[in-house]
Amino acid sequence: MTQYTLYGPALSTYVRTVRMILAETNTPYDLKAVDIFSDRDPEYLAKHPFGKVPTLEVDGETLYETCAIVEYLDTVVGNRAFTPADPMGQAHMRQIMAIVDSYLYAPAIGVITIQRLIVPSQGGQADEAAVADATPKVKTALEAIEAIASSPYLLGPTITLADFYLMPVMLYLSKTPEFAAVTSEIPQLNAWWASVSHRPSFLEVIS
Ligand SMILES: N[C@@H](CCC(=O)N[C@@H](CS)C(=O)NCC(=O)O)C(=O)O
Repeated sequence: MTQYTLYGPALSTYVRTVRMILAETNTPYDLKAVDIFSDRDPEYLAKHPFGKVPTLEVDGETLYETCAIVEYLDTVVGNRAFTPADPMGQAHMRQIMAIVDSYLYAPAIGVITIQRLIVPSQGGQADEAAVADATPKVKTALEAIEAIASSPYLLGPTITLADFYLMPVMLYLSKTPEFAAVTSEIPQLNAWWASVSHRPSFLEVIS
């Protein structure tokens, strides 16, 4: 039986994306914690030279970058259930994943989540100027996804890797005061979020 070891903290959005596929497919795996708030140790850097999470080991073979990990898992344990069959659907799925990577993650998680949830939890004060700068960037990214998205899932009738990318980011945003502003013009994504946020695999990985 294939041995899967996933490295990363359970609170990471990208780790949650990978764990959702493992949960959806009832795939057993070990989760090994990585402290992303301290310097990475040389042992971890030997697996992931950029020091990010997640990293997945498959029978000892190392894979990093979430897009590569999820496409691999979708093939080997998901039987491609989480990728649309048609080429345009596949392209839209990758487009949404790329929007999350390139335009949403940094302002939504790197700024708003860190400033609103992490900094105060450590006794600090949010950098309001940074939050104010990040908020319209998040709004633009979510509206771009809204323009591509279908329903009830982002690519139509079945859940795909694109949904698994966006859900963990939406969860953190939903806990911040900026959520109302960034979601004010995305009715379809709001309906999607109201529904997918109760999905059992999601509840499992965020617990
Ligand atoms: N391109 C990477 C990005 C991964 C990423 O940014 N992970 C965050 C956690 S969600 C991280 O490692 N943060 C720690 C850091 O940047 O030092 C991927 O797709 O896996």
